Amino acid sequence: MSKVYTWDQLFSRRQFIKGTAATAALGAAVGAGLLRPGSNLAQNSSLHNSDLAKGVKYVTTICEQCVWRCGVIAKVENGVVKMLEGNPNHPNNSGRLCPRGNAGIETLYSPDRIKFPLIRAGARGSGLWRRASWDEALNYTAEQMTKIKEKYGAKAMMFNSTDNLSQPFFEILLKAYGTPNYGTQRSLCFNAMTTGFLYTYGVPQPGTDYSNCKYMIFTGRNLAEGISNSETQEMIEMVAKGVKVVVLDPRFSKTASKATEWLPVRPGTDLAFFLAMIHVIIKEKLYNPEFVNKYSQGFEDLAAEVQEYTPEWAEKKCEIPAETIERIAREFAAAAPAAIAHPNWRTSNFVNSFQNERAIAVLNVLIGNWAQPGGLIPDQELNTVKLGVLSHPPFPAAQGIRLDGVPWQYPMVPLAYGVIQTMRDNILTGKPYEAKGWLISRQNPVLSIPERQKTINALMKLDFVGVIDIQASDTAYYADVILPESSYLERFDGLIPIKNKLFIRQPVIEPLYETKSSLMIYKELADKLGLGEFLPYQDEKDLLRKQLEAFPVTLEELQQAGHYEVENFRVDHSKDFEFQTSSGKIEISSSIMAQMGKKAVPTWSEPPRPDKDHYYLLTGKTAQHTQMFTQNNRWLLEVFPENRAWLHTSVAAKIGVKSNDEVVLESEVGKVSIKAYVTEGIRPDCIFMVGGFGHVSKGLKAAYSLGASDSALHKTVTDPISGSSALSETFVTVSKA
Ligand SMILES: Nc1nc2c(c(=O)[nH]1)N[C@H]1C(S)=C(S)[C@@H](COP(=O)(O)OP(=O)(O)OC[C@H]3O[C@@H](n4cnc5c(=O)[nH]c(N)nc54)[C@H](O)[C@@H]3O)O[C@H]1N2
Ligand SMILES: Nc1nc2c(c(=O)[nH]1)N[C@H]1C(S)=C(S)[C@@H](COP(=O)(O)OP(=O)(O)OC[C@H]3O[C@@H](n4cnc5c(=O)[nH]c(N)nc54)[C@H](O)[C@@H]3O)O[C@H]1N2
Ligand code: SF4
Ligand SMILES: [Mo]
Repeated sequence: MSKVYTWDQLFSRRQFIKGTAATAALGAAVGAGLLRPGSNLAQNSSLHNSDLAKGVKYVTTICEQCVWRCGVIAKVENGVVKMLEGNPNHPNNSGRLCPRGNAGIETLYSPDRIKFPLIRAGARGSGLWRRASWDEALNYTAEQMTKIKEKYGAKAMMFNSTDNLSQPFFEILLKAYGTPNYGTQRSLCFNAMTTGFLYTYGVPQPGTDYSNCKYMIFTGRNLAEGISNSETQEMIEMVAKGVKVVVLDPRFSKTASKATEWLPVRPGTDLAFFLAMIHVIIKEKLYNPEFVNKYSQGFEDLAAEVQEYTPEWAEKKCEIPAETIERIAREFAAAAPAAIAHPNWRTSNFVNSFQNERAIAVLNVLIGNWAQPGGLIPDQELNTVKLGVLSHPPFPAAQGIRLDGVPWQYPMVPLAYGVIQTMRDNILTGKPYEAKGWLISRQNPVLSIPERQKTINALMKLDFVGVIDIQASDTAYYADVILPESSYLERFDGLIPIKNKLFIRQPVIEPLYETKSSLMIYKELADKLGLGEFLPYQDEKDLLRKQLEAFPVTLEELQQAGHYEVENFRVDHSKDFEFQTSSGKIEISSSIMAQMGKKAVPTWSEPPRPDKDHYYLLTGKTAQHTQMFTQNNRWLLEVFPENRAWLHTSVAAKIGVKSNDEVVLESEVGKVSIKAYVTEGIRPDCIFMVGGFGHVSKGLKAAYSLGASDSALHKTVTDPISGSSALSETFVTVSKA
């Protein structure tokens, strides 16, 4: 039996850090003033790198500091990554990286990386581990998964992963294993938007033509901080050109600060604003009758429904003056078709967010901006080159209903989106059956699902928890086995087609530690489970060659150039006006809503309001961090050290606090202590926290205990239609600590 270590011992043992490479990059980092003086990397700076080979090279690859997949060129000197720069040939970022992209070097050289497989050696969550070989760790994982399958059936095993380039291969693994239980991040993120647009246009996520747009309305879409690199750049260009940008947000976000008009809407009532805009546009006949008649159905029902939604009615709900709503409706229609009510992204705020997204979708229909310059762009997936696929035996039929309630509890949620928070809840209830095992790759549900304690309880209840991560995430902390992935700068992933080009993520240096790509972790685990024929490749290069089969380019050529442009690829616009809905038309009146016995046109749904002395708790992103992931990145901590609770000046005065004083926030499900940030830039009835802080894993040595987690406060509230988690339906009290 090998020795048992605590996290502290594991991560301070210098022999496990191949220090030479880590240290050379460090010089650059410290020199650039990017490291905190107390950082572990800074303390290790006395190591030498004299045995490294000489020479500088530039390697083209893809960023994974968030989900946007920007092109990166890495400068590698003597085997050490010295600098990351944006690839000017990449459409997702046109040569620019965001702060998180630049800080990828610290993700690679972090002393808190998991450097070899670990098997739990004390009680779950005790932080006691032993080092394992890959063979032992994979055997152990496969044995546990096989035991569960034999005793309880494949359905007792859940597989979770957040969108990433190798996710298709994770999906093959779970389908081959035979479980119906697959959890993604989607119901915490964009379910309301994607279902809202799917049930209107038959397309879950249309694009937006920023460059020709003359009038843009964002609803809580905060492109300046919830960064989508290329779109953020396009938004800034739009602002610079003087295009009218209206932002609805209860908070003065960075995007609101760039906008022509900020509307501090009452949370949860954007729907009233949009229904009233629709009312004005129909009443004043400002819509496009040719487009509406030719391509859509349900206009008459809509006109009848919105009759009562006058701007005066809406003002009482959303607290935006009736004249402002009227004016914006007229301006918006006058700019048509080069006007967009943006689809938004993480619109998981209220149970009515789905209705809100439907109203937004329908507003776009009325002005006929579909496939027009400055309007919505039809499904871009259709116009993208297709990769070669693996051939494998048919999947076994998954036995049993899904634990997340799709479709038996949530008939309108597409299977691919799922409802992860319900899956978590049903682990605890044991209904409709007991879950026994959880394999989680690239996801941190302990912090990303509401009610942190419930998620921890769910992990504690299971027979087996396996986690694939690069660091000791809060979820990995509660695992039985941690399979460490190589960082994105050390590995291959599946290829990325974007329109007529193929891009590659490839190692810019050899893995520093005993880590593997998830492509190989899934493959080797499949082998151990006797499912190897479902992932039939020898190694990553073999797989990528199969993906490249149809193209006249070798893998080596692709690696050298970083991308490959498919010749004579024609964008096919012939299907732009073929709508994949039940009626074949754009559905102002949704057939599926009607079938479900629900009102088929967008309709008002009253959101809950906080009681006296309670506040809406709002959440969102900051430009310097990603989700529940980068808070341990010491470079990013330098520029954004912790989250604070935004309080309106009047609220702060009432409880007698100033910025950086400690306050206590309490909801029905939790209580946290956090520093205050006092500002005029938020409605007096709201408190805002950036998500992702308040880590519980002691393996995240820089981030542990910094700031507070709003997931510890969030109630679990789910929209029964879209499955979206209503993150802003939690109300809190605030007091001086
Ligand atoms: N830097 C950075 N960029 C990211 C990410 C990241 O973690 N960091 N994550 C990426 C991901 S996965 C996503 S989903 C996107 C998210 O991108 P967005 O959806 O643009 O960003 P969020 O910060 O989640 O948006 C929350 C905003 O909604 C506001 N809000 C809350 N309730 C309401 C309401 O009822 N009405 C209105 N109108 N506004 C409300 C909040 O005040 C906040 O400003 O960002 C992506 N880009
Ligand atoms: N309170 C609150 N909750 C939220 C949100 C919010 O704004 N506030 N946002 C919601 C949204 S929009 C989303 S999309 C979800 C996201 O929720 P999650 O997907 O759970 O969060 P991430 O931070 O993306 O989790 C990423 C995990 O992947 C790990 N990781 C990073 N790089 C790699 C890698 O290369 N390989 C592997 N194997 N692992 C890696 C990280 O260490 C981390 O543990 O959270 C949702 N929950
Ligand atoms: S937006 Fe930033 S973090 Fe995300 S992929 Fe691009 S550079 Fe990386
Ligand atoms: Mo997201």
